[in-house]
Amino acid sequence: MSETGTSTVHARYPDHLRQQVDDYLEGLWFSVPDAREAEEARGTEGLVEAMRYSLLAKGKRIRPVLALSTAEALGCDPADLMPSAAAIELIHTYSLIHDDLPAMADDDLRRGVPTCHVVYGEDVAILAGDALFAEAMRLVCEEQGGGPAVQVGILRELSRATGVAGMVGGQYLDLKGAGAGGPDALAAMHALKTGRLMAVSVHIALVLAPPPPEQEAIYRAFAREVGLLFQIVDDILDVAGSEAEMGKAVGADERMGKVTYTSLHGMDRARALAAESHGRAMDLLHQLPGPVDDLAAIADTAFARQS
Ligand code: GRG
Repeated sequence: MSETGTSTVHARYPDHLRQQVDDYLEGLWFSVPDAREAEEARGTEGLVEAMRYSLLAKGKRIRPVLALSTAEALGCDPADLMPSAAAIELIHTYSLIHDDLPAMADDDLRRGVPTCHVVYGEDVAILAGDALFAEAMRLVCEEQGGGPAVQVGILRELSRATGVAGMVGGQYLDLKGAGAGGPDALAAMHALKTGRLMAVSVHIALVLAPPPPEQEAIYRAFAREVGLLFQIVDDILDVAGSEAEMGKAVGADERMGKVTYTSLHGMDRARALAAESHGRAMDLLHQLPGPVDDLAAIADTAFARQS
């Protein structure tokens, strides 16, 4: 256990779930060079290689692990949600590939390796992101169990979370400098850009195994809080983190003149806000009956992470 700010960090990240996610991702047809399925798309080997390159680079897999941990807390076998949890990681990877492009953040390093467009070119990187999004939809339609109501429910959640009222809309607001409108505008932008994809990781488990309404409200509040916490810490790490641990360039926000939690509030206040958010996330979990240790570990990791 360790003390960080005013909040206490207890739990260990559920590495067994992360391993299951990695194993599942490595088994996807485009993760396996020369897979038979690729014959349908003869001549696209370069595109498939770019998809594989970015997806299998070492990410924390925090979104799929959050989805599986929520399923576990709701009494499901986490494996029952794996295709949709993996779909979120594919969508996340697409967003990173596109965010790194010269037209957006223009980053050369991601997950400790050169970015997709640096290795494969901007044209291929755009298509690799697009194809990962399409593969994510296919995974839910073809591999997710629970029947059509669950599949459509999850697709609905994913499309809402990633569209204009979600990640893409948030990215647009960020590019247009909406964060400069003050603390509320900054929080609203992040709630869309980063928060919605974190939160939907919880929401898809609620589709698979709906709890009673009063518990569902707590899960939803927890999902929002973890998204906020993750973003505040991301802003802190962009100033105080190390490139070696983060696997990407640090200081990018300042270079691009972005308004962040640290530029708006100062480092000490940003750390205090993160500690408050972590405390609220833990309070919410304490109100839930399920086995929430892995969810607590994710909140702890989102708070205390160095990468
Ligand atoms: C291009 C449509 C589009 C959206 C981009 C995700 C995103 C929206 C931008 C990335 C910019 C950024 C650094 C946001 C902060 C939060 C974030 C998504 C960090 C990276 O996620 P991690 O830390 O990365 O989970 P790994 O590599 O571990 O998966």
